[in-house]
Amino acid sequence: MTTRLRVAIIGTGFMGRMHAHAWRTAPRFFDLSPAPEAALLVGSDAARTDAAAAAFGIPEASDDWRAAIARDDIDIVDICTPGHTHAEIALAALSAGKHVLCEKPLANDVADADRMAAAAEDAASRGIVSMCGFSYRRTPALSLAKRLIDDGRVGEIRHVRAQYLQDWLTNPDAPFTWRLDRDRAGSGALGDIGAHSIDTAQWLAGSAITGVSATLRTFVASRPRLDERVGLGGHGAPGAPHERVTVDDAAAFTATFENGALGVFEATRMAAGHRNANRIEINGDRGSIAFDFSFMNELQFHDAQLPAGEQGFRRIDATEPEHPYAGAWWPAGHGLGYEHLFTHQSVDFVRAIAGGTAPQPGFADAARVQRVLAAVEASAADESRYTAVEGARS
Ligand code: SOE
Repeated sequence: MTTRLRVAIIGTGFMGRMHAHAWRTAPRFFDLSPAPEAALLVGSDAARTDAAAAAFGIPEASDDWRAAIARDDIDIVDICTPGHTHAEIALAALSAGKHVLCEKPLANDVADADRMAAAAEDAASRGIVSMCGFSYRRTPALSLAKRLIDDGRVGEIRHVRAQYLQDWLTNPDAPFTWRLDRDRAGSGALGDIGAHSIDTAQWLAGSAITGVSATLRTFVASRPRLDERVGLGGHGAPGAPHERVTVDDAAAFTATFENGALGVFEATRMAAGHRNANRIEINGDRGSIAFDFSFMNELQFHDAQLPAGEQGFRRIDATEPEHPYAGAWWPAGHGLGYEHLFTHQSVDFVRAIAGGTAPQPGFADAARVQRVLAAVEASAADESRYTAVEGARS
């Protein structure tokens, strides 16, 4: 029985760095056998990948993902690259008998997502584990919300209300990056952050979205080409050539669920003042839960079964040992951060490998999210879905 699970991380950007941190931290705070170790970092540029591997504390670097997947001393392939590369890498890794963790969204279209889900199902019959990185499921407060809902404390769900608000594109001079290129990203705010809302909503509600009515917006049609010298957080160089934005800046849609619930969703990178406000509220006939990642250690819970004079939302501090994952970290009240979700993700993935179980969300779950993304884009493209207000200028 192997004592280590050696991981090849493919991708050296934000998520590659975050996943490297998670693989290193997981065995230090959770009892994992076999324990994971980030053994190889793969990137498209050899020099930058060498530098990133040194910075991430990963002993080996390569610019050849196919060679990495072919190695006998690699057990897990962790895909942290833009969406247009996910299918080719995941299919090759599954075929090579590697366990696969793939960042969200699973793919850039339903056809690729379905191919990946079919390959994952086939690989599972050979004991190969796969999962999609919808990391917010691993927030203690949201895992507590799932427990409360599954225990019937919210009752029959009537409303799902989800907003994912960012503002890093508010400034029209914010530079063009791969996330604004449909060929690489697949979509904009919709797939990048709206996908999180869709997955969280379906997971918490225990019910799939059956239909949507949507509007997409691209507020800034072109942006200055990214000047490598200023980095993502900066602005394009003055007078830099512009690239056409080919994805949405914002998405708004209503949704119907299999269980009859009504959903209202919003995802935007233009919500000035909101850096990363991932919010969801669920109202049922026995109560409600409400979560805002800006206060990620808290869950708001309203118990409609209490005497009327005692009702109303109350704040649960989801840092007690009995809350999911929380007991592995600090004493109650000290709180966790964004990076802990990814450590929890690595823990659950490794425990699924050791236990021979299928971690959630699997590729089939992620393909269902991809179908909702496609339905939103189809609805938004169908002018007949839109009723103009008489007398108003459109
Ligand atoms: C977008 O900026 C982003 O990094 C998403 O890609 C992540 O999935 C989300 O967790 C934070 O914001």
